[in-house]
Amino acid sequence: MKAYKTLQGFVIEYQNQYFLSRHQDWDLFINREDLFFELQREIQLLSPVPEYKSLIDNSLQAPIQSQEVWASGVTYLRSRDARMEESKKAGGDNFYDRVYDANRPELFFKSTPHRVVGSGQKVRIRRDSSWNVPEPELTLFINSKGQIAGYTIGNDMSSRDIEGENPLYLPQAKSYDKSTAIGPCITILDEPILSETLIKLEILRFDIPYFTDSVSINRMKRKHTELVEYLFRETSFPHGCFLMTGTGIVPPEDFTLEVGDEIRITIEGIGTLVNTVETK
Ligand code: DO4
Ligand code: MG
Repeated sequence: MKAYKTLQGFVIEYQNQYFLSRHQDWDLFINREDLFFELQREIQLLSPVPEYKSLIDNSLQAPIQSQEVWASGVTYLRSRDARMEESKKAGGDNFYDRVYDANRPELFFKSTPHRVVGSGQKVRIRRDSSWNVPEPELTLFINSKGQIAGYTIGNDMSSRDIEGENPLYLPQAKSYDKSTAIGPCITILDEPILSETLIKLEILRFDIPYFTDSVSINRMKRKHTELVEYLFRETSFPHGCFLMTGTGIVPPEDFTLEVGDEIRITIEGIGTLVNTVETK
């Protein structure tokens, strides 16, 4: 079951059929307990209309209203190694080694909703940075009770030069306008997402594939429930929240994003998040 936010309303996709929800408020729509069963009950009262698919094609929005976006870091070996390398010169490399093995995960605040873009919209790279990458991440939607209710695709855009200069610069490397993309939908399941699920990243330059890689989420060091437990320990989320689960794909050191690059992140069972890098 998938839920899309569009300018004309909320579209529910179930078994290749499209329904338009009667709900008007995205926060109330997604933050219901037992969301999968609530949506199943809801579509029994609605008629499927194939044309509702065109709302998704023509007026898709990021699947967010009042939720904060948080992120986890160094949850894959690849991410640990890349950060150790980029911060070596600045002497900050052992932070990443330590957090990879520690009980407490790295969790950081990523974005308020107004800095978030959806699929088909543009992401940005900072004007004061010269080394930028996308981070393709399975992203959890967690309801206000702390239950994982759905999954979406996230792009945790990152400025590697700023982050590598000093770990204390992390908020500047990670949180700026249009540094967060999520979408295209929230996939709502009645059981946890399959552990073999693949995340694929493709970067196109002048419409030609320039970089491609993929990783399975079973390479993650930590459990989703473990990340959620730490996030909700002393922090409440009245409308639920999104949590990016970390990247397992980091392009080689000599790669940096350029204006016009198209970033495509595909996760089985969810779809493809597509964003182009806009002018600095
Ligand atoms: O420690 C810095 C950020 C890590 C991160 O964003 C990731 O591993 O995905
Ligand atoms: Mg990340």
